[in-house]
Amino acid sequence: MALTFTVQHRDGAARAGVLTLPHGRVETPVFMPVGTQATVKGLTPDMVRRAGVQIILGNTYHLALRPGDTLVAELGGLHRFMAWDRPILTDSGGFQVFSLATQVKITDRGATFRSHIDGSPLELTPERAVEIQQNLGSDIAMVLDQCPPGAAPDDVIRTAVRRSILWAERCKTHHTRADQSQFAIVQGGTNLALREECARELVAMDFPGYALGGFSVGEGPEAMHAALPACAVLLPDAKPRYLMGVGRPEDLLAGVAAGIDMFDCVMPTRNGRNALAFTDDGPIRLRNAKHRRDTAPVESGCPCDCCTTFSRAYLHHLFAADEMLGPTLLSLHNVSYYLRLMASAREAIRGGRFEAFRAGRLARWEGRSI
Ligand code: PRF
Ligand code: ZN
Repeated sequence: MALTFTVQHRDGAARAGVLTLPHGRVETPVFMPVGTQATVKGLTPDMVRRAGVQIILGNTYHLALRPGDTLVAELGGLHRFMAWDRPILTDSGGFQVFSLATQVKITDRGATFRSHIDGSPLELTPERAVEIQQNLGSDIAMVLDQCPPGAAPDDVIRTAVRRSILWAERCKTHHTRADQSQFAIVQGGTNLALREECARELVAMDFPGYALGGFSVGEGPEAMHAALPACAVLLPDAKPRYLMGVGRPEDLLAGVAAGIDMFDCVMPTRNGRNALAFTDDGPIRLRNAKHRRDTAPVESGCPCDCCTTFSRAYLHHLFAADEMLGPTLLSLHNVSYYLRLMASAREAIRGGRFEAFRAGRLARWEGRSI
């Protein structure tokens, strides 16, 4: 069995559970840091592990272009290549093609595009997306989907839904790796009727897990928060639910409240590289001159190496001097922060006090969001 999932506690629609995968056990709700290029940017696997990370996300599109999925397979698979022995989920590449490649043309057959690295012409079909992820050897693979922008008109979303259903079916047929589980992706934007139709078709195909794609793509956080509860319940209760590419701390808590189990986002690492630290009192910007003589840690009480060892003044200096340790330390803090937030959410669900926990966090972040 490549995957088991058990919901252990419920609190409203929120759930706390355990996901077991070939490379280990994952407590849900879980946040997965992004390791696009076979590295969580700026952090060694040991630092990632010590931040409490149980599962990371890798990217089909990037790794197929460079160093190439067959080379990764030849070198023993993605886990051995990047020296990460815990679970890995890989995204299927469609989303990255639309956001990074040039001259993208999409038909029912697949997507043709030019590489953002050297301009070479490439094709990503559902079958190729499956093959790449089988070569990488991730624990969880995602089907190829089409994710339209949040502001897209209904007919564009309708076409994307139809194509995503067609592609999910082809991905399922082509998938053969017994030690890898394939998740389907529901599209449909903020149109609930299209979400319902997409979910119904995909649920009938009986995938081991389901994702909500097409959120946090320009529709705005209020629209997403409003749509999440109705969309999460369209997914099977007994299977893991994954909200792709989301989000800010408050978005994660909205997702957990709606019954989502898994999240990924570049925010903790990307913002860390840009001198922004997440804290319980909202984000702080370490480049700000007010931190020049600030002897406090980035966040008092945070057990991460950044906060137990260094001052805000030191971080301010590292960013001012453009030293590479700055992005490393703030990425470490931010990943630790996201992981602690999810651990606290799990604890609150187990204690039947998730809504009070969420309200308390939102009150402290109020008006200071990014
Ligand atoms: N589809 C896939 N990957 C994704 C998304 C999606 O819709 C998103 C949208 N937030 C992020 N990553 N395959
Ligand atoms: Zn810290």
